[in-house]
Amino acid sequence: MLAVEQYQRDGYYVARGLFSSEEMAFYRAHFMALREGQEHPGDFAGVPVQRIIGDSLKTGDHLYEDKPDPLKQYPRMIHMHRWDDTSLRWMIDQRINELLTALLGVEPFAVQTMLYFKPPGARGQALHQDQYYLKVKPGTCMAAWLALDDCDEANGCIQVVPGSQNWDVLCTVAADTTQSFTDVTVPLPEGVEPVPVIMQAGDLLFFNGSLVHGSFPNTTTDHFRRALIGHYIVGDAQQVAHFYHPVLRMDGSVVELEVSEGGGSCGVWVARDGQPVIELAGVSGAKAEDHE
Ligand SMILES: O=C(O)CCC(=O)C(=O)O
Repeated sequence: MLAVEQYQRDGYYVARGLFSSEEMAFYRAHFMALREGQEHPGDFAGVPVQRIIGDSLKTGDHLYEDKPDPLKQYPRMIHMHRWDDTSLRWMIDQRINELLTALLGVEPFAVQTMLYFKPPGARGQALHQDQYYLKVKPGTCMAAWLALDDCDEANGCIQVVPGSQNWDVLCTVAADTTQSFTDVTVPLPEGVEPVPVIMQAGDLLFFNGSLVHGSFPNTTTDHFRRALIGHYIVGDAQQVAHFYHPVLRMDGSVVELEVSEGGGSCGVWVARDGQPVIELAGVSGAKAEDHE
């Protein structure tokens, strides 16, 4: 089956072995060196853990009873392409551009890079939709998620909800911060379950801004689950949230787009003829800095 057909049917597509093992070794060493002992703008180690103990809600690092939160040592990096040339060149790599253009039907603009280290013991990320944060208008965004390590449920691979690529953006509810380093999630109707996406280092996963996705905690004691992520928007979009400016063409030049202001609309699940459907209900107050 063609990549485009798979992507349209499932809402995601994995380009297997798109990057070589030599490239993966290079990126792992490069980003570990950037992380070691340095701070960068936008580093994010996650929201504090909250746990119900007895009859009250407790918050704080002391809830990691026996060890510090591993994300404190390996916070997620963001927007590295603004200060790291390797990240910029990866974001606009020709292989990624060709696949994005085929899947979207138009050459994209590039707006964001992120590096998740997810060391052993780190929390995962609750289910969410990227368009909740990017607020692309018209159209949507697209993630390109490169596995720098082999990943499965044990070390915290991505999980996705096939079919959700066609859903409206859902209003969020509180997430379980003992499992997720972000604090909001989206509700799923009964019977709808996410599926894990098992990947090998060098595989690149694509999914659009509506696809519900998240990741498992890393329950191993000795395996990192590093991922290099690019976020893109359709090349005929006119607006994207402020956090993603400057917007770049795939040759690295800046393109002027408008800022999509304020909250986007979001929906809730209601039953219609016995089937769950999304009804637009509210306005999301999401800022990209909240997650993403
Ligand atoms: O890599 C992860 O653990 C989660 C990434 C993610 O959900 C995202 O980039 O939106």
